[in-house]
Amino acid sequence: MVSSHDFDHIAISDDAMRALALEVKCWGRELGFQQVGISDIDLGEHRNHLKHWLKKGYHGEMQWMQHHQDKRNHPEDLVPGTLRVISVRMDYLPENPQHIEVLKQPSKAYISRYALGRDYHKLIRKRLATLAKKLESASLPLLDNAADAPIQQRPFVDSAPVLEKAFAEKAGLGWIGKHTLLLNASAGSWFFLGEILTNIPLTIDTITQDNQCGNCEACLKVCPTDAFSAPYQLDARRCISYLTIELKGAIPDTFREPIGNRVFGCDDCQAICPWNKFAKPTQELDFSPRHNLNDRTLLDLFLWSEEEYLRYTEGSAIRRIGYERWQRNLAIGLGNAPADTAIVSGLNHHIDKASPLVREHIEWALKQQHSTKKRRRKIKRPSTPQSDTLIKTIDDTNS
Ligand code: B12
Ligand code: SF4
Ligand code: SF4
Repeated sequence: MVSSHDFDHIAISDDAMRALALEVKCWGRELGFQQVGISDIDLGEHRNHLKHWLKKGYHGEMQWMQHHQDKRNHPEDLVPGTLRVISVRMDYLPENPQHIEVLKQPSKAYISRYALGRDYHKLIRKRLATLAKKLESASLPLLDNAADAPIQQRPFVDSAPVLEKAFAEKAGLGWIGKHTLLLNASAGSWFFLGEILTNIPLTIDTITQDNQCGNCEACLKVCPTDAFSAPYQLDARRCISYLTIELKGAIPDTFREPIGNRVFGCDDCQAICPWNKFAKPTQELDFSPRHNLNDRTLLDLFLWSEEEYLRYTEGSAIRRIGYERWQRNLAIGLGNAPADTAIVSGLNHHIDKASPLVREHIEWALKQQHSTKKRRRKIKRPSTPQSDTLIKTIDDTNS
């Protein structure tokens, strides 16, 4: 017996919705997504968590997190008629990621592994648009009332007011870990999320992954800037990802040393997570490191002219911060690097043409270079004790 659903005017039989949901998953995998899941639109407790996070001011300067709260809480306000969220994940970790190796070398620049290759936004949105088209074409012949109830769907990646991790968790793609990222028992957390909001009432996934963080607190402890106010709660204002990518002005003094050589984002809370032993390298060639960005010295990148910066970061997520913030971040890295006359002369070389923001960071770096010299004569250890903790704990975890 085939029953019929008539959600917000779209009428398709239950059997057809089950079959379509299965097809969506096959198409998704063919399009290069590692997993596809489908949920309804009820965010439950997540709405309160978001409210609390905003009330605490953890979003800092990211005013856009405060805007469109209705839409973030109610996807049907973002795309009218939405009944389902189709969530996808795509692995991004390159083969041989060398995160620990680079963190261990304080004169090298550590760039978050997600940003070494081509910007993921366009790539994922395009694939999602193809998936949405396939779904639309397959649904139309099944609809009795296509003329009165048009199909409404839109793909999103990252930048829209959508609580992506919450929907992905509901759809069975993993659980939100204490580090606030989505992680998966067989794939770790080195993946991007994206979704399609649709008014086609596909059968939802009911099997979710249990939270398997247990007593572990490795991510909370390893964070170089102590950014977690509690498990599952991140004060973004302290997170290196926020400080190096989102923050437009000066990086507060207290965070400069702990930032170490991380010049674009940070991966420590993921690198330490035991579940990332199960992460698989990406199948996307577009995510392979470009211009050797996984193995460059801080000085080398700092000496790029603006023209070189624009050339080498074309099509990359790094382009989003602009040359000024790029130099600001690199100046901090250089301040934390071992004392080196080449670094001092590189910093001096740029100081006159630098903007007031960059100049202030260069001045800080020069001071650090001089004091590092003195400190290093007495004790031989990296300038960021936190990276020692990370390296040691990761070695222990992986042994
Ligand atoms: C704003 C933002 C940031 C901010 C703030 C991060 C944050 N935790 O909110 C900053 C700039 C710091 C950031 C950093 C990073 N980000 Co970001 N970011 C986002 C964005 C745009 C919104 C996240 C959001 O909604 N935050 C709102 C707050 C309220 O959510 P929350 O802190 O995650 O809290 C949730 C849970 O922890 C839980 N919760 C909260 N309190 C409590 C309390 C209890 C008791 C419980 C049980 C649960 C609970 O409910 C909340 C709502 O779901 C998403 C894209 C999107 N549209 O969703 C990408 C996204 C989360 N980022 C992503 C990535 C890759 C990163 C970085 C790894 C990048 C890097 N290498 O530098 C880091 C990781 C830092 C970290 N540990 O989270 C990916 C994550 C993929 C994944 N596997 O989960 C996303 C999904 C982008 C994408 N499309 O792929 N990011
Ligand atoms: S990304 Fe780095 S700074 Fe941000 S919470 Fe994770 S470990 Fe802390
Ligand atoms: S490091 Fe431990 S606590 Fe943090 S997300 Fe991974 S399993 Fe959970």
